[in-house]
Amino acid sequence: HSQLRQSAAERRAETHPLTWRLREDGAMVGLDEYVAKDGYAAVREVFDRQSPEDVVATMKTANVRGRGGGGFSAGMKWSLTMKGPDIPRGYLLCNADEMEPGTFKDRLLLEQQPHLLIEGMILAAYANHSYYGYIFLRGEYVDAARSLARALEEARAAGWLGRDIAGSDFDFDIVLHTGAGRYICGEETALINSLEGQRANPRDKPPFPGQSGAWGKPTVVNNVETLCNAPAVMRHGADWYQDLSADVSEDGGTKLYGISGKVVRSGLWELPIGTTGRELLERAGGMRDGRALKTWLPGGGSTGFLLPEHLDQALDFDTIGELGSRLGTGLLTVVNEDQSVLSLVRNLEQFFARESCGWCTPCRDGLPWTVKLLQALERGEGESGDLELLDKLADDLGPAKTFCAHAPGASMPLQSALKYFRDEFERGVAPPSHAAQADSTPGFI
Ligand code: L3W
Repeated sequence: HSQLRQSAAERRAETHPLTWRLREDGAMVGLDEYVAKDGYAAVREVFDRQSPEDVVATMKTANVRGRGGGGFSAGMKWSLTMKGPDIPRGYLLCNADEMEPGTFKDRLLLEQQPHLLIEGMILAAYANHSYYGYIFLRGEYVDAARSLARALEEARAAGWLGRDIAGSDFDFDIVLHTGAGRYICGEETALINSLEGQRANPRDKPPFPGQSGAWGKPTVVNNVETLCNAPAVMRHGADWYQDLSADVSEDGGTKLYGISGKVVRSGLWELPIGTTGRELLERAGGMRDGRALKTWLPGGGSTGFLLPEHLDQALDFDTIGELGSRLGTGLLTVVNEDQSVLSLVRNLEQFFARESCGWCTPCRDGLPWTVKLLQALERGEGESGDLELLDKLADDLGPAKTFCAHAPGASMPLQSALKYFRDEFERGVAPPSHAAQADSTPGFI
């Protein structure tokens, strides 16, 4: 996954705002190189000509939807902090705790394009009247930490961070904070608790972080890729950004799409949002060893399985939502005809059970219970009624039944697997033994 794969013709600023500055060798783009290719030009232009309100309005019109998986309008989120007299108004948090199974898009941006993120954060901070920003980085991302630390130093030395940035009177600096490797820290309110030094349990919402977040202040939490879109939107305008994907989606701009699993070669590409799964599969060289495609996850472990017949659907938030799944992070996991979906789901649920913070009962107890049932079915030792119990558990783990989005995410692969591959689960139920038959004999005590 170490390279963003693009053809030379595609590597153009006009169409690839996130990746056109990347180097052939995959190394970090340093400050000089970044500035030579118009880096930090958006900050200068915005400071010269636009108010924070203008920046928010442009972000809204461009329809940049949250690239961490939620798909919430970034402009709308930024507008939440516009109210109130205090300046500085609150904090800007970059969620760089990328740990979604099958997802590796933010890592490549962080390792290779840290200045793009810093520029995006300056714009977001300006729009939200924040003087301090934090990058909450997954602890295992040591190469990304190295790139970010170097870029932050370079940006500070060149006056892009600190007091009176580019003579604008605007002060802003960024702190790099590395996490300790828990998936739940990627949930925005758990992230805030963790940053504050508390146990990483999610908080109740509302209030949303934009109303009351870090240290009780209005806080904007955006994913790495979302923030990296801001410089191009501000530089070229909302219409230009929307046009990048106008023929395929209502959502604006480009998306980092990726693929892994049983394909010839895994990869990551920047493409118009709304590109199809079939195009990604073709870019990946098709299925490995000529085996047939059985199913695929569109955007990480907390999305629902889709079928080969869904390959021509636009990979955008609404289209994939209407299919009963979610776009999630937009990195596909491809499963072939030889693989067991039951085992795959067991593996995912084991991950989600381990990563549950344990705060609410359906998640803390429901996920290990699900794993136990799936393991029994895998061994062919399932009992009659287990599938109905799994249906019930999947429902109890679903939306609005738990404290945060962790369990609903975990229920998506389970629910969709039970729908599309029920026969695999049924085959795991053991035939009734003599003892069990005796048990059900009327009059047996
Ligand atoms: C103000 C409202 N703000 C919603 C904000 C909210 C959040 C964003 C999205 O989980 C999913 C999850 C993972 N006023 C608002 C509002 N917001 N209504 O919008 O909110 P939401 O609830 O849709 O999602 P979420 O809680 O942020 C996101 C799934 O993404 N996921 C996980 C990805 C993990 C990574 C990673 O490792 N880096 O990306 C992938 O699909 O399961 O279901 O900011 O405050 N009325």
